[in-house]
Amino acid sequence: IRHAALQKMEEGLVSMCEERARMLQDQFAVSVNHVHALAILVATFRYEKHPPALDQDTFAEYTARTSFERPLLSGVAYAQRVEHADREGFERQQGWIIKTMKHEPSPVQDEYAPVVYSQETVSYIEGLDMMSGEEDRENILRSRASGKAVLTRPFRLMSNHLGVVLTFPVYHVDLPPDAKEEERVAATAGYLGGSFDVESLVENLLRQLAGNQELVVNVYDVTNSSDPLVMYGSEVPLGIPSPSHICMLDFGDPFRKHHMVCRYRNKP
Ligand code: WA2
Repeated sequence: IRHAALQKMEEGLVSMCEERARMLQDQFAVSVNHVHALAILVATFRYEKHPPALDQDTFAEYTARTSFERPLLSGVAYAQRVEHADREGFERQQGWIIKTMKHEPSPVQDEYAPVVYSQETVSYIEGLDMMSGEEDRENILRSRASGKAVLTRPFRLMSNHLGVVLTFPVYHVDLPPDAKEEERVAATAGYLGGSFDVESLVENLLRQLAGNQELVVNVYDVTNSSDPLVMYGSEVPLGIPSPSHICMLDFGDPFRKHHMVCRYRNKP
């Protein structure tokens, strides 16, 4: 009898964990797909129309009205690539000076990635050079070299919540799928990205599921298997070790590996 009860507990753990992993992965995937569509929107209306047929107001309105399509993103934005030689002209045209993510005037750099369009929910990154943050900078460089969606490791976003940033490159020309890295870098116009506010939005997602009270869920970035990084959940082990179940997660960036660990909350 005891054995049967234990087995039932374990089966419950496995099915609840798989349900959560599937939901998270699916909501992640739809959010990524919609950001991809936004990158195409910017390429089409900012770069294929002369003069550009997109401005901050239109971007803000469109992204606000379509935010339901991106359930795990707290906001999206477009950062334009500006090379140093073009900085003065860019700043004069915009009427503001490029600032770092610490809100200081940007020192001289080879190039910058100031945010020119933003969803109102992340309007605080307007005008900031996204290359001035280590995680954002790595994402920008990796996305434009590959032409694909990339994710940062988990870190504290400017919202002060733990999360990850997603970046898609935008190019001046339609590149063939087999374009070389140098061609991609040379053709880069900017970066369309969004912030996955994992800490608050995944909390919301899990709260709606049955069994939430009895389950402890953690998500890790296990890209470096000897140094797992917490992406969601508490880092401290909760009391006596209890049986756990691990589900692999695929967030669409083959460079990163993630998994979910579920266990029962220890009864008080
Ligand atoms: N967006 C919102 N909050 C953040 C953040 C970010 N990056 N980085 C840190 N906190 C415009 O990859 C281009 C968005 C970066 C895209």
